[in-house]
Amino acid sequence: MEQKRVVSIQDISCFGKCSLTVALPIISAMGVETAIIPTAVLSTHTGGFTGFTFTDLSDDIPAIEKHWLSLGLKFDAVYTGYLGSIKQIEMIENFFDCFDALKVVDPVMADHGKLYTGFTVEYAKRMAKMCGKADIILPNITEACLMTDTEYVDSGYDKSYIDGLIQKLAKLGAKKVCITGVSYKPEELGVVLFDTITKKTTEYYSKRIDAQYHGTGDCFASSFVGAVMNGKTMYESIKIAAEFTAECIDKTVGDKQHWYGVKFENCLGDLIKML
Ligand code: PXL
Repeated sequence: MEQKRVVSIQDISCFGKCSLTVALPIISAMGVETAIIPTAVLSTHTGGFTGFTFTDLSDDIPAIEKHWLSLGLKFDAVYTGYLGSIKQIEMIENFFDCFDALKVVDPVMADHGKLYTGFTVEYAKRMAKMCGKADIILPNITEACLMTDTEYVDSGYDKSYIDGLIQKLAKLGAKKVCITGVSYKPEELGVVLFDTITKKTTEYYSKRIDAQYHGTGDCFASSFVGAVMNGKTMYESIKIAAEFTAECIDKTVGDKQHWYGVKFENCLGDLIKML
């Protein structure tokens, strides 16, 4: 079988297990070639560490694109995550126009009702526009609210709240809209995916573990992209990604030293078995 090729565009957080240090091993383990464009280099991620370095690599993005176009490189999917600035969003939109590939956008910028350090409401509005150019978007509830001017509800919401968010996200223009971190029952956590063309809603819930870690969204998005590239259906892909992410959290709780991210490495074997 021909090997699929993905390019993942997001930062390198040198320590902390998120973005490219998660996407690269997970997608590769799933048998998919993984090229990368690092958007920035940080000494750590921004969630819980202080004093981190941040080197912006924006200027490299058009240069890498130009070189790759000259080589005639082709990609089956472009998967974007954490981007450092509005300027980078504009560059990635241009990259989308230059490469004919499945565009998967995880609009990483916020969680639990709050923007991550360094992001602004203006960035959220601009990201909403970029989501309109995607085939599949993977916001969590906070990101979905920020991009659609909806009030964030932490818990106790009902189906009509999530359906409302999905309809507003669909209006942005993406072909498939997938909201992560949805929980209607305390013991369950899952995702709701809406196909704007077939109007079909697909949902999957896994066991909710009472712990929160940085980088779990990246584990979800990476394993989702890997599953899709392995020819899995949307239902199979959200199931694989949700189960893998839940297992990553399960394998980490109890280790207080490991507060900064999940031990996804211990779950790659099981992930491959799910394919
Ligand atoms: O996991 C998302 C993410 C990616 N990259 C950086 C981050 C975060 C979340 O905080 O800080 C640099």
